This record gives sequence, structure tokens and C-alpha cells, in this order.
Amino acid sequence: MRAVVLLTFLSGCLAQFDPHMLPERTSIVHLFEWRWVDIAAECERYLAPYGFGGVQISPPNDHIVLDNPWRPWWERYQPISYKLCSRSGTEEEFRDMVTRCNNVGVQIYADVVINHMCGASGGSGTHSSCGTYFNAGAEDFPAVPYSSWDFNDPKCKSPSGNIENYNDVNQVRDCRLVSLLDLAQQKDYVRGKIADYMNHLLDLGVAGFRVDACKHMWPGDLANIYSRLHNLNTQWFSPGSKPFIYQEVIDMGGEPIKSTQYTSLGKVTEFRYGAKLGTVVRRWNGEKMSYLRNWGEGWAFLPSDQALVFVDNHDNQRGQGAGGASILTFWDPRLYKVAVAFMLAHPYGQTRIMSSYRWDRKFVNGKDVNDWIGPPSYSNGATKAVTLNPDTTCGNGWVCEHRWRQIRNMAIFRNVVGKEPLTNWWDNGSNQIAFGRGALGFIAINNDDWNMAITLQTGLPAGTYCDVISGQKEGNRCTGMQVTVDSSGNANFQISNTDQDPMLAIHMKDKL
Ligand code: AAO
Repeated sequence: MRAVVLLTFLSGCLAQFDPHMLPERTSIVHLFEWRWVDIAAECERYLAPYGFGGVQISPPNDHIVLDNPWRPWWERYQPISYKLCSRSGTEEEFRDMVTRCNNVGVQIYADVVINHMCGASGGSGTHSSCGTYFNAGAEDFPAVPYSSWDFNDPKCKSPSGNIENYNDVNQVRDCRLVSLLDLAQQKDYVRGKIADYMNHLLDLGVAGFRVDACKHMWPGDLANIYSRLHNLNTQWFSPGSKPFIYQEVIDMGGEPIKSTQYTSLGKVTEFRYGAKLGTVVRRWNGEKMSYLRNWGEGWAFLPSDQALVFVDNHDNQRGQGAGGASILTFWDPRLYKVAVAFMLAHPYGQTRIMSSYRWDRKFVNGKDVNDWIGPPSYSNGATKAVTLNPDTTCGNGWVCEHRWRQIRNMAIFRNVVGKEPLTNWWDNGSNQIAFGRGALGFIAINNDDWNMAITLQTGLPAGTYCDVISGQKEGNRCTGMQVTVDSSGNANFQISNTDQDPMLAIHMKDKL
């Protein structure tokens, strides 16, 4: 009896760590600023067939609209109400997307902005994506409704009302993040409104949430809000399934607020992951790929089952947020593919793949002054469709990293190797590394300035395997290179340092 009670208790507590992906699906793709109609189509035509687990969508709620033609992407981090009309589409389009993605087994995780409303200087009027009236100066958001009683002004003790010092925990949580009007989540009323919004999304079929700016909310308030959440919609999920929760907390180690203060509530973004991996792959600060031998907890990251990991995110790919210049992005495609392939091959963490749009970068004194530019749009501000080129890449300014063969195939690699541990690690003491995942997959990477030519134990059964970086298996042939594993599990790896993609990866599913 006690064991049953304990088990029920544990599963109740742990449920929000489960992304509810279909079996043998493992990765989230962040379709940053995509329209709902495009995401629905992408679930059906690409994400489901290639085994992506779920999509992180941009915030679906009513948000401020900042002038035309300015329209920065970060409008969407300034809520006006919890109605579901946004730059990505209408509520009807949202419902259609969730339904169609769920029907093909691709989960939707909504980015929810619940720490604040719009900026203090957001003005008054109906310049919101739903055309909703609000008055930022008076802290009046009648469509929720929130009034000045619902904000943290009386609690905030900083002179300006903004967060001035990240070493002051009370300021970080009770004052305004870059002047954004800070909601009072200790109030039952505010908790209820936020939970209503999240429950609306759950009832429509979303499988979980990326919770924005968690550092700026008290863990106890979040625990209360999460405790009010409905279970997932039983049209698609088994009864009693709790929403998956991953929380944005930037903890690089130098501040009193730690990501571990949030890990009992859900998973937490591990920002050290991309910053460190970028440093290693770029070989900055004397870092070497061989140092990745104990990657993960060995680098003082969160425990693997609590960490949400990514090479870059929508902030740090444009120099914002945290991570700095080491962050690798699609702008450095060769090294980016090395980093993403390593991430997807390595067992640590819940992986998220970034999918971006291009913008006109313009560096002034090392800073991109165009870091605000919104998604590809028409002159009336409407976001452009994601079009497809004959070679399956995307047009209209959409980068679609998740469609790059090397990245898509490594997402499949991760699905194939599943929970197998890291095995047969090898390195040359410099920047050539290789490792396996039990008897299911093996990867070798040459990030040195000289060729790699070596025979290694792969742990795989004898046979001929298709390299999934240069191609994949189609019918009973490889479209790219092949690797032959002999009867003792050894294979010879030849990787030139000048190869377009300096790595080889093989797994059981693409064995001839
Ligand atoms: C915009 C304008 C503002 C204006 C405001 C209101 O840019 O000038 O005042 O509107 O009118 C996004 C944009 C913002 C935008 C906002 C609202 O990025 O530019 O403001 O929408 O439209 C902090 C938070 C973190 C946040 C990050 C950007 O802790 O939660 O800033 N990320 C999320 C979203 C983001 C969004 C928001 C939150 C707001 O992903 O897209 O903002 O909804 C330190 C702290 C971090 C802090 C960073 C940046 O990081 O630790 O907590 O993140 O500073 O301020 C080293 C350190 C590292 C440090 C970093 C940078 O790496 O190790 O700890 O340096 O100093």
C-alpha cells in the first residue's frame, strides 16, 4: 500500500518532465515566428515523417504591435491579453494547427509569457495583434482584465522600478525586466488568470509549455500556477497526462538565482550547454573536442533528465540573452552542423533544434544593430509563408535548419539510439573524437587541422552502414558515403579536415 502511494506521488511529481513524445521520437524543433498554417503543414509533410518529437511555437497570445514597418520580433514577448490572435495567426488557425499536428503525433509546446505584460512605455490604444484596447501607463488591460492592483509596483524596491541588479533576488523577481510591467503572481486572482490561459491552450491540445522568464518569478508562485493546470486533452493523450514544462532560467553561475531552484517544477534551460559547446567547437580559450569526454554533468551542468539543451536559441543567435560571441548559429554553417550533430549524438539532455529566419545583420562596434528585425514579412506587416524549394530547403528568408540533411538525419540518429549509454569513447587528445551509443549508433568528428585516419571499435554488428551526414540509406543503397564494420566491431574512419562536413555518423536503421 505504501509503495503504491509513493509511486503515485512520484509519478505525479515527475509527470511534468515527460514531453509526451511518441516512442522513438526525441527532439523539439523551435519554429521561431512561423505562422500556424505553415506549422500545421510542416507537421504533416516533414516533422512526422522524419520523426521530430514536437514543436516549440512562438507565444500564441495577443501582443503589442509596434509600428509598421518596425515590427520587431520581440513584440510577442509583450502580452496585451490572453486571446489567441497573434502575428502567427488567428485562434481558428491555432486550433487547426494543434489538431493536425496532434493527429500525426507531433506535440505542440507553447511559449507562454506570464511574468509580465507589455513595456511601461507601450502607450494606450488598440495597437495589439487582436486589436484589443489597453493602457500601459495606467496598467490597464481590460481584456484580461488586469488593473494596476495586479502588478508588483508596491513590492519592487529598486529606484527605477526596473531590475538594476541581478545579485538582488527580490529585485529580479519583483521589479520590471527591461521595463515590462511585472505581474503579481502571488495574487490568487493573477494566478487564476494565468492558469486559465494555460488551461485554454491545454484544452485545445497543446502538450506543454516553454515558460518565459522564470528567473523573474518566485518558484512558489509558479508551483501554485502549475498546480492549477488541467491534464492533457484525452482526444490525443492518455488520461492523467500532465503538461510538459520547461522553464527559461539563465544560470551561467554568477548570480544568486540558480536553475536548481526550479528543477522540482519542470525541466530548465541549460544555457551553459550552448555557450560551452560553441567555445569548444570554435576551439577558443584552449578548449578541445577531446575535453568533451565527460560532457554533461561532468561540466557542472544540471542532471541530464532536468536539462533542456540547445546550441542556440532565438535570443542568443542574435547576440541577446546569454552566451555571448561563442554561440554557434546557422550563420557559421560548418561549425554549427558539427555542434548540432554532437548534441544530437550525445545522450545528455532534452534536445531542442533551432529553426530560424535570415535577417540583414549590421554590426556596429561588434553589436548587430539589426538584432530586432522581425520575421520575413510583407509591407503590411503580415508574415510571409514558408515556401519550399525543389531541393526541400525553404524559401522566403526561412532558414529551416531542421531540414538540413545533416541535422535532420542526426535527429533520426538520436531516435534510433534511444536511451543507450555513451560507449567506446575515443579521442586523439586534440580535436578528433568518436563515440558510440551501445550497439545502435556511432559518430566520428574531425575538428582538427589535419586528416583523421583511424580504425575504431564501434560496438556495432558487422555490416555496411550508410553515413547519415553525407547522405542516408535509400532502398538498398547509400546516397552518401559508407562505413564497413568488421566482425569484431571495428571500422576505419577517414575524415579529411577539409571535408564539407568533417564527420561520419552511422546507425542501425541505415545499415544495408
Ligand atoms: C524590448 C526592448 C527593451 C524594452 C522592452 C519593453 O528591447 O529595450 O525596454 O522591450 O518596452 C525579448 C527581447 C527584449 C524585449 C522583450 C520585450 O529580448 O529585448 O525588450 O522581448 O519585447 C534576461 C531574462 C530572460 C530574457 C533575456 C532576454 O532573464 O528571461 O533577458 N529572455 C526571455 C525571452 C526574450 C524576451 C523576454 C524573456 C521577455 O527569451 O526573448 O525578451 O519576455 C544576464 C542575466 C539574464 C538576462 C541577461 C540579459 O545574463 O543573467 O537573466 O536575461 O542578462 O539581460 C553573461 C552572463 C549572463 C548574462 C549575460 C548578459 O553571459 O553570464 O548571466 O552575460 O549580460
